[in-house]
Amino acid sequence: MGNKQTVFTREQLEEYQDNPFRQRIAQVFSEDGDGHMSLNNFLDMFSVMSEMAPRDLKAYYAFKIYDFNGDDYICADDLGQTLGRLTRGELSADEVRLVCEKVLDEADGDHDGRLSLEDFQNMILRAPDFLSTFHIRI
Ligand SMILES: [Ca+2]
Ligand SMILES: [Ca+2]
Repeated sequence: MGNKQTVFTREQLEEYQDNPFRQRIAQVFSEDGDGHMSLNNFLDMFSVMSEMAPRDLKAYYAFKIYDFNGDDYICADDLGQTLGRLTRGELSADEVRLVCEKVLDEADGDHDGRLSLEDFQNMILRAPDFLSTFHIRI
């Protein structure tokens, strides 16, 4: 101990503390899925969030974070929860529903009413700013 280099900065830590998805991020990156992260889990998380991480890897983890019920699809309900957190509860329920419909309308490539990882990755390819606008710099 003692000489292990810290790979994340105070700014990254503060951003994480302030992230509306903090709880989900912790669940996704913790080994047992209960949100208790070991130091190694933290290091994994910050390497995915770093600007050098490949976009596909960021997209994969963003997808897992937004998939609240863990069924490997982002459905309207998952999107609603995602938007609620992104906007910190500032949108009305109707507004959230409208945005969800629009996102699903645009991104649901195979029209099954939910986003698979592939739909999600295609959406990010078309809108590269998506990940940064979605706060998680992941
Ligand atoms: Ca889901
Ligand atoms: Ca789909």
